Amino acid sequence: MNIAVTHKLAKRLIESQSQAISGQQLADEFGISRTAIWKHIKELEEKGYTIESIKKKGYRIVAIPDTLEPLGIQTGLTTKRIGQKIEYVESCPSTQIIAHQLAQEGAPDGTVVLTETQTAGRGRLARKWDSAAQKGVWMSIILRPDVVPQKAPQFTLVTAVAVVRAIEEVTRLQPKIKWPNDILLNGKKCTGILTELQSDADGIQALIIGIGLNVNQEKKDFDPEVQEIATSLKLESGETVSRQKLVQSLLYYMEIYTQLYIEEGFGMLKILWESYSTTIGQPVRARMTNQTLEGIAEGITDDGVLQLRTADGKLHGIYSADIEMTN
Ligand code: BT5
Repeated sequence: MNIAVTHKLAKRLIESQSQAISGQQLADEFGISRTAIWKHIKELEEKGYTIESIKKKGYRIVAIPDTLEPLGIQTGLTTKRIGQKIEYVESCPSTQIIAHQLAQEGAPDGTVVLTETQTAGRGRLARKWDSAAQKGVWMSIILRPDVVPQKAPQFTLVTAVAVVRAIEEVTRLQPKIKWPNDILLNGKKCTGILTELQSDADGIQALIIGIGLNVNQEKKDFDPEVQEIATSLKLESGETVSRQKLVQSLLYYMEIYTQLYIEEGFGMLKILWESYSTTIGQPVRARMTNQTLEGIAEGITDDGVLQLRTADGKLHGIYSADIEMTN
């Protein structure tokens, strides 16, 4: 069975929406027999699609499964670059590992890696990222921006804004950003971002932006270690959320915001970022690998560096840290 034809057939049926299309018409369009069309329909049903077969009228798609397979994501995707190529695997150690490998092999800008579950999902400093099967969006995006390596860390902030916009668009939730890479709902973490870099003497070869977004987990679906600090969109909204819609929206905002950042710099995005931030203006404790500082988070610079004023009046530029609110 030619899976590309199955995908094209699904796309054709989804696009015709509620209008049924006859087996004969599909056979003519695809240049194959009606029996072959019927086999592809069965294949789609096995993949979880609900397809109505109406006598004398033909086939109509009633429901599509909420998987992260390219077919479901790309049908209805409005981007031009990001997500035109999607690498999907049902399970893997980490989408970051796959993306790094693809980038080294020359994968184009905008390539996306998606999986249903990770067995060794990772956070910053080799921390573990809990990735429950079929319940979240575990994704890495390969970008090849023509910018100097110093501009790489802001991609985490730009991604955070894109994640917030996508969650706002698909649900009625209002997430907040905790500098630098956490998205929070009611003070609990629903998304983590991990930006990694492949660079050489000529500059950035590829940015690998990893996004872990908790979508439909119940509390019991989280590892015991994170149950008290983590949350999902479903836990906060009380509703099951379409992962497909979320990914489509996220890729859309990633495309426009990363483009804006590359072309215009961080200025406009910084204003958006600050409007979503829980950190700015607050007393915080910043734990870094070599020291811990307490003070007021006064803002971020155009380079994405956190400005922390300690009690002695000194202003410290912080590039990376774990932040705790101290009020
Ligand atoms: C992050 O690190 O928040 C970045 C997470 C990036 C995950 C994505 S998933 C797709 C791609 N493939 C990967 O392998 N990774 C990326 P950090 O700021 O270091 O936070 C890690 C900490 O968050 C852990 O030590 C836990 O305390 C907590 N944590 C782990 N899993 C969580 C989850 N599912 N939800 C909320 N918090 C979690």
